[in-house]
Amino acid sequence: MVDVTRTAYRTCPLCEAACGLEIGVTGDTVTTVRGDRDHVFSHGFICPKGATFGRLSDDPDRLRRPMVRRDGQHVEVSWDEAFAAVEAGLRPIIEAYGGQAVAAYLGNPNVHTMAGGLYVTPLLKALGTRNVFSASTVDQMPKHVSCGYLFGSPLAIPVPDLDRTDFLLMLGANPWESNGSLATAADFPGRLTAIQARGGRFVVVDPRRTRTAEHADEHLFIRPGTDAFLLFGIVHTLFAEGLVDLGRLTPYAQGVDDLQGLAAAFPPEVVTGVCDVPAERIRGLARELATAPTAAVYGRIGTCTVEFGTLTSWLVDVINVLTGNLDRPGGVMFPLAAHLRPHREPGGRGFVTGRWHSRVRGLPEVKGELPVATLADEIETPGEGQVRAFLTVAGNPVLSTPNSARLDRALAGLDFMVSVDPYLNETTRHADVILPPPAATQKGHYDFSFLALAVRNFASYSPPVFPADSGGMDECDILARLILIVSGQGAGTDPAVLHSGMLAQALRKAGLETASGDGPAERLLDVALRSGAYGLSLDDLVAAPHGVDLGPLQPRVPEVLRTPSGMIELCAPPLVAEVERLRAALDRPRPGLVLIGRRHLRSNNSWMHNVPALVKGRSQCTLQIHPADADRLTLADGVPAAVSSRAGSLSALVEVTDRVMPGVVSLPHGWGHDLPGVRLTVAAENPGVNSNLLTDDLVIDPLSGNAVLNGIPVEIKPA
Ligand SMILES: Nc1nc2c(c(=O)[nH]1)N[C@H]1C(S)=C(S)[C@@H](COP(=O)(O)OP(=O)(O)OC[C@H]3O[C@@H](n4cnc5c(=O)[nH]c(N)nc54)[C@H](O)[C@@H]3O)O[C@H]1N2
Ligand SMILES: Nc1nc2c(c(=O)[nH]1)N[C@H]1C(S)=C(S)[C@@H](COP(=O)(O)OP(=O)(O)OC[C@H]3O[C@@H](n4cnc5c(=O)[nH]c(N)nc54)[C@H](O)[C@@H]3O)O[C@H]1N2
Ligand code: SF4
Ligand SMILES: [Mo]
Repeated sequence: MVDVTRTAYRTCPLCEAACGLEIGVTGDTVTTVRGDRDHVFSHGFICPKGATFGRLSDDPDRLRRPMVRRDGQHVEVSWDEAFAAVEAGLRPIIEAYGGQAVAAYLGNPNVHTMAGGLYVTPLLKALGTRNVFSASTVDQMPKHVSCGYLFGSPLAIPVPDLDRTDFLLMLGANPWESNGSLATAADFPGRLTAIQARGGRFVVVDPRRTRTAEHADEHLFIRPGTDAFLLFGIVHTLFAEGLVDLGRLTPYAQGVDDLQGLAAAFPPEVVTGVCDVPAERIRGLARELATAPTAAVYGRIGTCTVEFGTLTSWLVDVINVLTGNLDRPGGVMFPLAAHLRPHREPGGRGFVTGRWHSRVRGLPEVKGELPVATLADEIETPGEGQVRAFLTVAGNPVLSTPNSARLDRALAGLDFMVSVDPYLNETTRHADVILPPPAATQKGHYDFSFLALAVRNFASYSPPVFPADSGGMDECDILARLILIVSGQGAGTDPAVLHSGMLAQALRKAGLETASGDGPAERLLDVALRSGAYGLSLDDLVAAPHGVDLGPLQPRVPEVLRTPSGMIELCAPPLVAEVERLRAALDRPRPGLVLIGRRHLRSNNSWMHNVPALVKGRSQCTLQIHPADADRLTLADGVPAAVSSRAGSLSALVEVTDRVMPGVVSLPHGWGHDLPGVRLTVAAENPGVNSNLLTDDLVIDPLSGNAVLNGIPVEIKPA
């Protein structure tokens, strides 16, 4: 028996499910991690990643002190030396070329930390650069854009009401492994099983027979990148069979007739030739969605990281609107997080993109960002406005972004690079200075992003489990000191100056006098909660370690709508223009073999392969190929195959399986830990290969700038 001397409760920050953890602590180590059975949202659910939560803190490779690169080697230095090095590296570049010469890349964990939620925006503002890149353009940007056009705000993202729906159509998502995304639902698998238990159904559309597909009532294979055709076939059928009924939404939606005109080109008999879903099933899905008491269409990575990602994301919600399922219980609904407030009236400025363009490829700005697929162009291409310095916060673009070998080379040519990151990994090995934040056990937690995407409204704050390492620095302080440096206030300025300035501004805006909380992030959270929808406070959440339940989702149309018309605008002109391109693609020749990605339950993008319990056993990083393709190419299980694409090539171990459809191969992302200079002892023993050596930086979804990571044409031979 382990002697558990103390129990702490903490939200797991390792994926979007936001599970409550019950953490047993002995001295300064985590000895047990269980699902918190009393948690109002997760009710005791935990996955293998959450169970290793404490091991991240203990990892000997986790950086505890800042590092600077001297003669090609990273060495530990004091914080003062590190910030002095940042100032000496960045300020001359900013003074000579302006903030524009500094690019920033923000990685995924920024949405899992309070510092990321509160201090990154001020940092970008202080830098004043338009060269802002993030993991959003290898992920969900198409959904922001489609919701921006439909509802007027890129953050108005409706989520499937999993706990009340009767019928769920799920495309390009595998929550049995990923635990869900853009739909925060702890125990997503349990919530899906519950649909079946109450007599409902769920259908999965995926080029792989995933674990989620195996549990579904029906699985339909689809050719990668063709969901927009399938969905248009459904829209066509809804109109053709008189199944369109917007219900309560009728007075709030415009563009239904235009939509009917657009759908005319996509009858099921035509689109089936592209997507391979039988025409009769396309019609069947339309009928089920229209006649089920309630129904929801939900799409994720497989619908976003494709050539027509924005159209696909749009059509998902178009169908939800046309079947009367948007904004009603059991359909898809808009959450309301405790730190946000509902609007008084519908209507707003609406959503636009292209307020500026990237220098080299002329790609439009979206949501204040440029596509990460063009980051290497901006670094490598000489001329006025060239990127000379680079800042990463919680990102590993050398493994996560398309044509990453090219980006890896580009980073080696920078004048200066600084990374806020706890690891010396494939990306940060290029940094002149690495500033490590404390481990998650040493930070307070509130999910600014995911509570606004939860399938049931709830709120939860967790205080740090442990104090910071002696000699460690709070992540808000790190970012505050960077803000002070780039804005020219000096590396020696006390970050408290910035924190109190930000708090004073927040208090003023909220009409409040004081805020409670031990840290700068906590005080800002307190202000947001007290002016938020439910009038909660930080103290209320501290007093409720298992979270505060705020009830099932409530209808929010029309108040949530920020379009200029104050209506749901179904046919925004940029989408209509893009439909022309989709129509032209009906006549394209079918590609040969195409590559898709894959997620595994025990993996987390690129950065948890150093946790022994998660990587032990058989390698997860295999190239899955259908037996018919393997035969034709004379490939056998366990042998290496040479895979090449327009962008690059690699060698991967073959796994012959009929889980993938013929013509499709699958390789997970986030591997390839064998680059020189990396300090990931466990990961390096089983490095795998980096699938983004194959993905192409030249192919993007034009409306969102999102990278195309699925449906990559590849050639394969025995290695
Ligand atoms: N081919 C292919 N590529 C993909 C995908 C795919 O499906 N296929 N998926 C894409 C998706 S959805 C995403 S989100 C991206 C992810 O892309 P990235 O965000 O670039 O990569 P991550 O692997 O999440 O790396 C996170 C980094 O943050 C660091 N980190 C961890 N915790 C903290 C913290 O608390 N603070 C700070 N400052 N740093 C921290 C880690 O050490 C690591 O360096 O990958 C994308 N790439
Ligand atoms: N265990 C684990 N959990 C994670 C992560 C992780 O790396 N590991 N990453 C987290 C992050 S950052 C994110 S964004 C989420 C992502 O969450 P999900 O979107 O659920 O992630 P995936 O498991 O990649 O599921 C995408 C599915 O799309 C399928 N697919 C590929 N191309 C197509 C296509 O063209 N059409 C259709 N219909 N399907 C297609 C793939 O076969 C795959 O099954 O997961 C999060 N959770
Ligand atoms: S499902 Fe996600 S939030 Fe829940 S324990 Fe696993 S990693 Fe953590
Ligand atoms: Mo992601």
